[in-house]
Amino acid sequence: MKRVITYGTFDLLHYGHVNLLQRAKALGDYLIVAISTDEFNWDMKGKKCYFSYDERKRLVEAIRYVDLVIPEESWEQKVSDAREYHIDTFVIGDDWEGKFDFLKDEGVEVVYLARTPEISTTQIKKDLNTDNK
Ligand code: C2G
Repeated sequence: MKRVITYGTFDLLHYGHVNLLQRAKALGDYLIVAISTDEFNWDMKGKKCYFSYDERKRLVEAIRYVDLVIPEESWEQKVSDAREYHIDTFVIGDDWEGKFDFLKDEGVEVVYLARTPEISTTQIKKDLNTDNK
């Protein structure tokens, strides 16, 4: 069984996220998604989520391509996660191109997939804010 992992915030879940998860699952048989906790988002990414971790977890778990959701609490956990979950492939959008190549030293295949260009959580918030003016 080929095990794939990816990481992200997945706030205001949209089809760009789903496109990524669908392609990630296609690279293996079992997909783990590490969702950034509220604390990690705020402390390390300066992101304030609309949905809480539990709400984002609930939404991502409902996606047919996802087999397991775990919390992302630090930048460093990717190495221990790869070992603990016997990960074969790490996948993330190409906005992170090159940032996680160190996982290759763990024998993990590292794949950067093209983002879905026209959609983002930031854009959704901007559009909604404009519409409500
Ligand atoms: N994504 C995408 N297309 C978009 C938006 C997002 O392919 N239009 C991908 C991102 O590249 C990422 C995943 O969907 O692989 C989740 O995106 P975010 O929630 O924005 O995650 P991010 O803030 O990039 O967190 O340790 C890694 C970080 O947790 C990644």
